[in-house]
Amino acid sequence: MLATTSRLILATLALGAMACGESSDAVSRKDEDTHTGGTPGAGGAQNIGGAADTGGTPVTGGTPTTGGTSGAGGTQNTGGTSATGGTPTTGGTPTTGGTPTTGGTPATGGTLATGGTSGAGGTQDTGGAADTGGTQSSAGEAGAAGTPGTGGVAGIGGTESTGGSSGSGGGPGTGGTPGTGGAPGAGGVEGAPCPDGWTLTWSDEFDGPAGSAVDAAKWNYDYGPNWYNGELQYYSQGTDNAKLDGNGNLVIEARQETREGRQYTSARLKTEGKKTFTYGRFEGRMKLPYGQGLWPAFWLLGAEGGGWPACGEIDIMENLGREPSIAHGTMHGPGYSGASGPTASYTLSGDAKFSDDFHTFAIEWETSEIRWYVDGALYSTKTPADIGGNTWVFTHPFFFILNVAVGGEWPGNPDGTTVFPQTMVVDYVRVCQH
Ligand SMILES: [Ca+2]
Repeated sequence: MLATTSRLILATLALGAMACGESSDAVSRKDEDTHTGGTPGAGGAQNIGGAADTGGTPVTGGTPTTGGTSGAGGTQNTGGTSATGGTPTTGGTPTTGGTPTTGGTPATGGTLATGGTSGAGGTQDTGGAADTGGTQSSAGEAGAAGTPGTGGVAGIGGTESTGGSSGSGGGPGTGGTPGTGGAPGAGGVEGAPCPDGWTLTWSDEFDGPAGSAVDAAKWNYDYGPNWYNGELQYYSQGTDNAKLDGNGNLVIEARQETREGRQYTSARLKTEGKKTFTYGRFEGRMKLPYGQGLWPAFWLLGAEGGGWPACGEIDIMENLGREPSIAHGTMHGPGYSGASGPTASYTLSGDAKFSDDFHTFAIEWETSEIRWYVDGALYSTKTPADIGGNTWVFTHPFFFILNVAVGGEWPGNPDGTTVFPQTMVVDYVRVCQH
């Protein structure tokens, strides 16, 4: 709990400098810009292929030539029948039998019909009907399938044509190639900034040109070379160590550089003097710095109620850079500050690190309960039952603080493993209230 003690010291000292005292309400701004992922849009409907063009009309096979005098061509020409020989006359010379008529000339099968163009697969053209009586009619060839319609479903190949009576059937038409799928749906709409039952009453989305300072209507700076807890940084004002990145984020940068006798520089922003809050849901989305000696924090300090710890402190998130997977949530008040401050921690699974991606840190502060969340997961709930008869001081206005400390009793100082500069990248800070 040395760490906790250090935190206590931090809070105490900070309070001394900031005078956990009065506060002023400033702007309450509803900012519609959000960053919660939306519901995915529906995919586009599939385009329907064009209607199939009807294949060409099959050509009718040629009319069979007429057979000989005794036989009719055409449908199943019957060969000429032999004339029946005359009945022999008695004693007479037999008459000669009739000459068989010749069958009709084979008719030619239908010519190839062309499949429909640009439609779904054309229907099969029927091969020419067999000419009856012909020796063999050629079967019509299968109609070519239509070319695929744009975005359409695959054309259906034509059915096999029936050949003439003696002809071979046409081969099946080739199916159309599959149409191209519809275009992807547009992205979903953005999620609401507050859960059901809560209304956004204040936020900073940190939108603005790259390099610009935070909104002076919302933030003040704690600055100077002499800080507490054995910390090593000089906290600057303006854009030296805190500025917008032009992509909707505030970047607080801790650097290894000498300034006014300190070995590092960083920044500490607060809403004190601009805006305070009593009860509500407080959420920040951010990516943390990492490494030995780094100590980022997102917290609330009482603006009323006397000196620390009577004024109260709620640490929404504290992290030690050497423990990049662990976030701490703690509260402090009279009789339960420092090592006695009720606390809990949340550890990312799979060795994930808070420095590798954005995560949300939130509390929901009700009249007699405070709940801590990481990425929407509740991991700690504290009530007056957790402070053993001490006074629950979370009933008056508090203000926000965002800072990156370097060194100090709790985190220890940077060493040869620490990489500088280090950044705390904050996407937004939002307050939702009932
Ligand atoms: Ca943002």
